[in-house]
Amino acid sequence: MPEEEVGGGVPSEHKQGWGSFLKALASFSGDLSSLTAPSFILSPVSLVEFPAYWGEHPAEFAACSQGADPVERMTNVLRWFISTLKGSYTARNTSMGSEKKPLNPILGELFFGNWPGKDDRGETVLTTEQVSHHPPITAYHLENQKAGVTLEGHSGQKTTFSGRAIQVKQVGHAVLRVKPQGAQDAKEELYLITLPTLTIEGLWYGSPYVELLGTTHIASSTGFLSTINYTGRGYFSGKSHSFKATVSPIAQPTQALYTAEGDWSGVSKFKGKGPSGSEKDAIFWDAGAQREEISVKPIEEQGPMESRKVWKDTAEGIRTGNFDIASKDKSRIENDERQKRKDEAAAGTPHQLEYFVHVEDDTEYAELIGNFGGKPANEEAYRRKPRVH
Ligand code: HC3
Repeated sequence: MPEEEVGGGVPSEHKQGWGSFLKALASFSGDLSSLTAPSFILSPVSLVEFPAYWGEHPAEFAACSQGADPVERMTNVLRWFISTLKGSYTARNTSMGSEKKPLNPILGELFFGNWPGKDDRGETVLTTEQVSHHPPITAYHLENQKAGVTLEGHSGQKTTFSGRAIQVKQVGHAVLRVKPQGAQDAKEELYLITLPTLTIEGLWYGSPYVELLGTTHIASSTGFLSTINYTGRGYFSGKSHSFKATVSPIAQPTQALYTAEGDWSGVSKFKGKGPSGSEKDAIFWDAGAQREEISVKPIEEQGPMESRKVWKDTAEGIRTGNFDIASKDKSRIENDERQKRKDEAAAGTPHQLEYFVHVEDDTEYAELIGNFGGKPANEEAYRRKPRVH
């Protein structure tokens, strides 16, 4: 990278700060949340809100339980999964700015929201909780009761810096539970979803953006496997945000029933013949479809541990460019947290999770990943506690 282009995308008053940040990055390893970033690259949104991206196409989420047979349902699950990628990995990178560093959630931070029921589809409800601070882990539960679809998972990140880009390996997985609609006595189906590796590119220029790499899977208890390969600009396909997904029987992973490919942030198509009933080269997913933003209670009505309440002043400081206020408020929150943990340790009363329970040995995960010879990343999980009304 020619020296004059370093920080070319950074406003001139921040160029020096950006240069120092890149130097700090060069010798950095570990958890990105512990790295101090220049104020202009701070996001006013906490990472505990990110699971909302799973729900931004509620009709596709609800459709996971529709379908005449397991292959059709796997196709719907794969389509919903692909539909979540544009929001998750490009939503913050707009003409208004690039990827920014989200707020690092405090232990027990909560985020609730919903997508109201519409037409026939039923309400979709999200619950997330920060279940660990060191390392940061967020647990989430997304449910459309009427459609009989629930997603449960946890998410953490391990980061390394390559000298040009940051690699973010996602720690955790998600399990989708589906009650097939239509058949009275249909058995619950499970779909294990593994998560892609990210690279954060564009650092030297000063406008970071995400690209996806590697391979992820969706493995179903009904015996089917989606294998999704991601490539980006400068990789094999040369086009950014590319993917190729095959669906095959788990027992014969090389015998693809069909392939879908294209741009996960744009249009993707079946390659040739799709699943039965679909036309040749038919559109698989068009990411131009409107994403629906989650509805969240006004801050005044939120509880003290709800994310937007916790970070209200910090977020306002960042949004209005008043970084002194933002950083004072952020330090106050972090100091209070340190004190809380000390007090809990002294009293012998460790923090209790409110909405989730920790599962040491997730046998469902072990079984689903074992079915296709996947490499278990970690067999821990978090489950939503039963609701007490
Ligand atoms: C890497 C990331 C934080 C993690 C975000 C995750 C993996 C969180 C779980 C969601 O389901 C999916 C997801 C989407 C985007 C991921 C973020 C993109 C950028 C952000 C870094 C911490 C930002 C670093 C910015 C920098 C280099 C200026 O500090």
